[in-house]
Amino acid sequence: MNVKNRIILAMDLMDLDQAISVTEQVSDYIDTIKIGYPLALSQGLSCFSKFKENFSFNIIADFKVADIPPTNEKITRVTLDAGADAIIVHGMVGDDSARACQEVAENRGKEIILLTEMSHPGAEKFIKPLSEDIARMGVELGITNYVAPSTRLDRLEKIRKLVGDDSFIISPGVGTQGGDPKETLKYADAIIVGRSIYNAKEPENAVMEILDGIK
Ligand code: O7M
Repeated sequence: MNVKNRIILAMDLMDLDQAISVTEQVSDYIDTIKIGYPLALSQGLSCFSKFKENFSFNIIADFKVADIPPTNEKITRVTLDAGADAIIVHGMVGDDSARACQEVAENRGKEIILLTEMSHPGAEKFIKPLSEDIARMGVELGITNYVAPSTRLDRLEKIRKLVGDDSFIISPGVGTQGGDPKETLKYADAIIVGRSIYNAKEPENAVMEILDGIK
């Protein structure tokens, strides 16, 4: 996936008009948007096509899919057929569940992104001890896109080593959660940024500040 300026906008505003308005303000600098439950559950999956009508953006559906294979297959199918280009899938539920999503995506020429370790403090307890195995599983499955945290750079670096330089890592936790854009991009291919942009008084300036910082 090509991500302009290595910044993915996490659009977690819940009002569609507001979400489109903020996206418009940063659309000179950003061409990849992550839409998750806050917006999709508020507005329905048609929000993907609404974004596609307004912007020629890549859309990543952040549904952190984590179910049995047949259910994962259905979730992935309906999400990608609604217009998402890629879908985020939890690795912790195992290889059969991830593979179910992978097959649906491959049949459509689309992508899955495997979530290894999360960025919040609570992730230390259960996901962190598993994340290296999740990354190894992803490599065995031939998955080339991963999510890993910017709030624990040592972990991000470790996951980079496991998935290899040819894999594509996107990293959340930058800004409001404390992660540093420049440091994160030493190991990740793109940063995921939400509140620091969409809650800023001037979202365009917020993006430009990040761009200055990562030069
Ligand atoms: O910049 P923020 O903190 O406002 O938003 C971060 C976004 O990244 C938000 O949409 C989170 O749901 C998401 N995210 C994390 O913050 N931490 C994770 O470990 C994983 C994700 C994510 O995008 O998962 C795919």
